[in-house]
Amino acid sequence: MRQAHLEWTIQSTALPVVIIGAGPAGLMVANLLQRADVPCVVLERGTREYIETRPRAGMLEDRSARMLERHGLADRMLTESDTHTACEFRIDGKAHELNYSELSDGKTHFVYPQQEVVTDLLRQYLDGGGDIRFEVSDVELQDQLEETPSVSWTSSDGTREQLDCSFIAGCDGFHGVTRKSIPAGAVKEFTHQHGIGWLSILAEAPPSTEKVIYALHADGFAGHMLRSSTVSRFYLQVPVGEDVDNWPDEKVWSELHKRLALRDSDWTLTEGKIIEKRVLDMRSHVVEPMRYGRLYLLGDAAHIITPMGGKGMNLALNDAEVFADAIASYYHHKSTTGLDDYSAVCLRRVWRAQEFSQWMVDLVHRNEQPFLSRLGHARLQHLIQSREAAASFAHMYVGAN
Ligand code: RFL
Repeated sequence: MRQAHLEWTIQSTALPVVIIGAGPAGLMVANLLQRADVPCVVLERGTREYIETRPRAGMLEDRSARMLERHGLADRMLTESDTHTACEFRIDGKAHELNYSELSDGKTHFVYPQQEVVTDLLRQYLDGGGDIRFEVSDVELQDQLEETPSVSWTSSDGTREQLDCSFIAGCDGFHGVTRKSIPAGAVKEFTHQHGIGWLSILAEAPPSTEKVIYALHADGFAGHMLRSSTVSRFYLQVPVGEDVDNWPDEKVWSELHKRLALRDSDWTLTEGKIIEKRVLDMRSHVVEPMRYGRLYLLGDAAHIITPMGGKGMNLALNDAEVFADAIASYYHHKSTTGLDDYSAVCLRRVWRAQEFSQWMVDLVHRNEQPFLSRLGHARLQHLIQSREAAASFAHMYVGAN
């Protein structure tokens, strides 16, 4: 594998960094490089409107919120987000609250939809004079193993363009081009199919709860997540490969009512207009190392994780900070240590998050194998009854460690 021990020399003529993708990872890197006076250009396939309105994640871990704050990127988030301190496990119609803030020295989640994070990061970058090209297509990478790789693309007016650079930040998500540009066998890829499908629903419905609900029901998991005062996200466990057409809106609501029901309570679920409905097959994927020569992979381009536990966007922001610090240290202190260690540092957190997410998947889903279902039940009872187990969950869940 021709990766290690590259000769690091600072090329004064080439642009330091081309960032491909303007999601949370790419825009966080762009802002941090701008603050460190390291020039960069961002290439984005979508329009500005597309990235500012694409609904995905909704919860920022405590650590991510502090990171945004540390870099002066959290003004709107701190005033407009809700903080969350507890979640609820609903088991066979009975509610069990877990106050994770109490168990993690007061750490909280910030409910702030991903499109708002992206909107804030983009505005800050543009206000600082940042260079971003929207609606690019046919992006190609060349010479990733050389001192001056290059990136070429077709711009929105049809012109073919190229930039020579010193580093490429691959922030173009799981289906992007950067990871695919790496020759077969040059990196290891670890994939896991969890054997579980989720019907993911976004509805214009005010939340029916003040805390996230994870409901275990004989017919499968149901989740009620919070997004804003007018929009909520719901999940229903469905078979892998389920056809979304099998789920007309009335069936979605009746299944949510059934699986989220509380015994001996007047709690009700508020319905609303369904604005997004799709099936996700739960899978995980990790690339090792998260680098190929001078191409560095960040966020979903390097690893995807199930939405269970809400880690994906947080990992992307963490990669961005580690990478930007490494680049700044390379240009300002001629140190290659951060770049050499980038992958190992990020992967420690990535694998820890994968383990946590898989553990939560096993915890709350109905398993076809009765033995495994019973194990999940035992695990949940332990979590509810043991303060030590709950504290360990709390630290990982809220992103305190
Ligand atoms: P993104 O957000 O996918 O951004 C990639 C950007 O790259 C652009 N792009 C290209 N640009 C140029 N050329 C190309 N060839 C390109 N190909 C793609 C895309 O247009 C896009 O703008 O990746 P990034 O920045 O790594 O961020 C990762 C997060 O988006 C992802 O991990 C989270 O959304 C995952 N996730 C959640 N994470 C959390 O931390 N908490 C949550 O509660 C949470 N809930 C979720 C989620 C993901 C979900 N889905 C849709 C998989 C809920 C769902 C339903």
